[in-house]
Amino acid sequence: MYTKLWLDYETEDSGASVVFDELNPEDGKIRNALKELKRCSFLKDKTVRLRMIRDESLREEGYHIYGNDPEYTVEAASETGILYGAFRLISLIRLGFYEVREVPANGLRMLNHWDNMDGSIERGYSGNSFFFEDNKLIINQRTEDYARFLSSVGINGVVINNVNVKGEACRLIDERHLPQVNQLAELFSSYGVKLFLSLNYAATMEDEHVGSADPLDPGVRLWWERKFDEVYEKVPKLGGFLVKADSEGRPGPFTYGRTQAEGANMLARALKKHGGILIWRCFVYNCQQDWRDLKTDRARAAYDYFHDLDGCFDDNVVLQIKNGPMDFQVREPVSPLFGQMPRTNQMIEFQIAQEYTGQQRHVCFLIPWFKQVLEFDTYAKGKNPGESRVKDIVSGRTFDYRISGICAVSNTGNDENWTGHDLAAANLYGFGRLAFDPELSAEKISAEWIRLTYGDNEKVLRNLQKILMMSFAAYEKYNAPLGIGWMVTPSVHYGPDPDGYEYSSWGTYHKADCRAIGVERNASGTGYAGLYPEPNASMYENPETTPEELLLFFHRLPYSYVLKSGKTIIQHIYDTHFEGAEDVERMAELFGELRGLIDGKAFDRIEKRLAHQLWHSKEWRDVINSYFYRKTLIEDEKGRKLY
Ligand code: GCW
Repeated sequence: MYTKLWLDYETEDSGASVVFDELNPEDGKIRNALKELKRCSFLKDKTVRLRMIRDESLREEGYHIYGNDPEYTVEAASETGILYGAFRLISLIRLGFYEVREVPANGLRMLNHWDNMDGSIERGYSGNSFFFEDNKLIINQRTEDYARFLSSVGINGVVINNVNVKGEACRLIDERHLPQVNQLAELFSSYGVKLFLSLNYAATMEDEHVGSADPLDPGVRLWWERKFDEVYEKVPKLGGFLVKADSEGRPGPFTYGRTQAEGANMLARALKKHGGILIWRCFVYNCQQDWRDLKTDRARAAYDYFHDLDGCFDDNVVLQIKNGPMDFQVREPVSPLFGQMPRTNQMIEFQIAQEYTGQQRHVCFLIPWFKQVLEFDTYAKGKNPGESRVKDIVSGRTFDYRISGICAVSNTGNDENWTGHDLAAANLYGFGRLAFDPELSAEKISAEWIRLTYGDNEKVLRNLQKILMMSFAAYEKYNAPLGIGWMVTPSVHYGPDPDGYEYSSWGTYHKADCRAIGVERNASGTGYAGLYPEPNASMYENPETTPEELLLFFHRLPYSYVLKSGKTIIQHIYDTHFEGAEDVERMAELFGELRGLIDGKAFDRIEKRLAHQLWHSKEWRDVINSYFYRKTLIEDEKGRKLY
């Protein structure tokens, strides 16, 4: 058995009466909407009318919900809208009903799974895959419940296999797996979710008659055309493919001296007639860097490889760009590609798998952070407010993109509670809600999740919300300071190791010595700051105007540099690290007050993880503080213990 997350309302038949108006009760999505409404004991004796209407403003996925107890109406212009509306009605009734008319802001709202076909999950922190085991697909009740979760928060796409396509996953598009892929695509589709697969760019290499992956080779093109014909014949509802090319050992067009656009377009053209889209990742950089090389800056890589290709990608390609220029650190600036490719579809990639943010053993509610990213103004269209914030760009509004949106690397696995840490489910729920409506506040999202998951107890709401809302800042405080990133243990990415990546080939250096720390990324350094449109370029150019949480990302500064708080950098490091661990202590106390108020098993699981987090935050605190103390021999003004 496993937890039912926020959809925990299972009854056989609640007795609610559901009336259909202008729609076909045999359609899969309508059947699922009905099933969902019938499951809710709290809809007993209520009437729900589902009505298909012609209203272009609701588009493909919007809905209008109104009514007065005991009668409610869900109107939409498509079956998907009806299904989303039914889910929304259910949560609205549980949260306190009010009329809503909602249309998702983003076209693509996706999750990427890094699941391997042997059942393991790359960067998975909640057990094994529930999609694959022993090189086979799994389809069972859990799969369906997962589809329900996604649909209930408005997620409309899912990539089920790892972007690092290896082993049997290379054969996922072969005859032997396609019938099951199709079964899965049909199941997801009946919940309004499109199935996508990650693709091995060099699949053609394995065919001895082709023996190449050169995108301009006619043999390669023909091979993909035939392959996609076969795939779409067997899996007509497949949304398309995601590709990681020329990155971290993955093959790509660079091998043949071709551009990223030539590589992407070759696949996109073969997909076109099937209506498929090609999602091409911009996570391309040299991971064999020499740490002695002071010129190369990994932060520049995606921009340098992609920016000049604006306008070169076909219209069924969308570039998937990580939120920051590096790799899902607790703090990074926004990728400079956003806003600077007006003629190329873009979407943003977040990570709710907490690879660098506590691996679902630490509570780290990421929604406040994602909101900051989405609100960032790129000024791509000049200074008019509200035209080119990241959320405007990825919703397609700024440049009228044909395809655009938001995705996140998923945090789920086959653990009883799905997400390892019970509270990490707030990131899954929150990501979906935010992708649907970026205007929602993190407070509102967290309150919804808490009430849908744990009920209406005021204290539970108050304490859990405090914990969630303080968790990101706490984590940032005891992690690497001031945006510098990467003080984690190499490869596992868990726990402190300040010099772990310092002399490695990954391009992730903080360069701390006894006098200064940070990487100079302004014009006198790598020039990275100048990649942003004004006024952001000037803001980042100068340490005085750089937002302090990113100070060491952009500048190399002495430990005696004074921050706006009046504290030196070194004192700031000491203080924030002590504070971070104290915050976790507070979180554990707040949680302790909930004993008896939430389900005992869940309580025990969370309590255990918080105890670990408390110990581990102190480990972070002491390792980071001692590291800097030993480098600088500067005492803590407050005389606390350093080692
Ligand atoms: O953050 C890094 C991870 C890799 C991952 C890569 C990527 C799937 O450490 O495990 O590979 O990013 O995003 O492709």
